[in-house]
Amino acid sequence: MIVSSNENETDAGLGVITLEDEPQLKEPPLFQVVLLNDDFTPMEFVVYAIQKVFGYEHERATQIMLSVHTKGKGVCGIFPKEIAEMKCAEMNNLAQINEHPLLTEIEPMTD
Ligand code: TYC
Repeated sequence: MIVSSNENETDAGLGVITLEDEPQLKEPPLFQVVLLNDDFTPMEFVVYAIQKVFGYEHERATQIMLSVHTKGKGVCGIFPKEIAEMKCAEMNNLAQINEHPLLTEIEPMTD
């Protein structure tokens, strides 16, 4: 018995097992977690939430918050879909239980 990865290969009728081609491992599609500005959520809360959910240092979280505050929206991170959805839900839940209108959404990357 011959085990072959080549469909054309034969062992003269003794039986050939042809293996499927190696599955090509594709990169998962990526999604941006986008933070939206609003007029009411305190800046310090936004910084706290960004640090807690995304693990940034205080200084980096402050830069992201200020960029969202001035530009209207900003990217907090880029992840595979399930992780992006989880981070987005964590941000929105944290805002909701603290009674702030802070909103985060996800957007597919359009490379
Ligand atoms: N604009 C808010 C304020 O002036 C601060 C803020 C920043 C709110 C970023 C949301 O995603 C946000 N208090």
